[in-house]
Amino acid sequence: MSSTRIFEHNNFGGRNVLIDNPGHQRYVLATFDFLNGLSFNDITSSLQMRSGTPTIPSSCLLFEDARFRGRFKSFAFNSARDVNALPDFNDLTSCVLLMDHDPNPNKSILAVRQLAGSRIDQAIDDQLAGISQVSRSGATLCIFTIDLFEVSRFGDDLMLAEVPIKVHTPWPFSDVDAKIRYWLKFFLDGDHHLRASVVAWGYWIAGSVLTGSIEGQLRPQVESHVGTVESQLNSMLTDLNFHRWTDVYLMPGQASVTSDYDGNVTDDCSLVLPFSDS
Ligand SMILES: [Ca+2]
Ligand SMILES: [Ca+2]
Repeated sequence: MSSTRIFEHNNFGGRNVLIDNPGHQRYVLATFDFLNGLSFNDITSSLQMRSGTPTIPSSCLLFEDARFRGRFKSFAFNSARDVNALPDFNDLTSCVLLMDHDPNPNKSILAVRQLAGSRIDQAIDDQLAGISQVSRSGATLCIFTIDLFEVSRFGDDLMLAEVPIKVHTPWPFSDVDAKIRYWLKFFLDGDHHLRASVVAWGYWIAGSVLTGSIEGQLRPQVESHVGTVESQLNSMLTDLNFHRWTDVYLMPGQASVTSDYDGNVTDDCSLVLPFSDS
């Protein structure tokens, strides 16, 4: 088992909340609603991590914002570990994610955007080239997502690929900012090769008198590109078949399983890939 107890004050003082993972689940979620319901939003100042299974590495991730967004800190542990203060994260935590990792010490950890950023953007540009009134306005973000309850994926690790775009509108209107969103699930096929499928898609459009007509144009375009996104992504993933993967799961940022790290969920999203080459 592993657990984390979060405390109101430094040095384990004040009220506390226990987050427990008795069954070695990959992810245990303490959501904003859960913590806020216990009057524990933006209060955490210290934490105690416990593990009864030294062979299974665990991580405790604190997130600044609701829905596991914003800045985060990841603490690695496989035995008792106390953190008596959070000097750069005091009274900020709005969600906590407790993870038990694959026990296999052989793991590749690949940060998706760092690895493939310009290729992702290039593939997106190739698709958008067919839509005259739309262009990409920034780098595609790869964002760890663990609570997409809107499509019954609460607790399932997904990567959100978010493409910022400008929709060019006829004079006298100014261009409208929008975002195209694809949520991807990574999995292994029968040959231990890494694959991904688009499990949900959507878009966001900045408020404008034209929002309705832009939505009417954008929706069928985004929908019609889902198959292309999926096939381009899977063709990129064939480059990663350099081990015989035994599992795949996700962590936010440029991850580490055995060391502490931090960042912002918009920085990157990492694939954790245990492997066995024998
Ligand atoms: Ca506090
Ligand atoms: Ca917060």
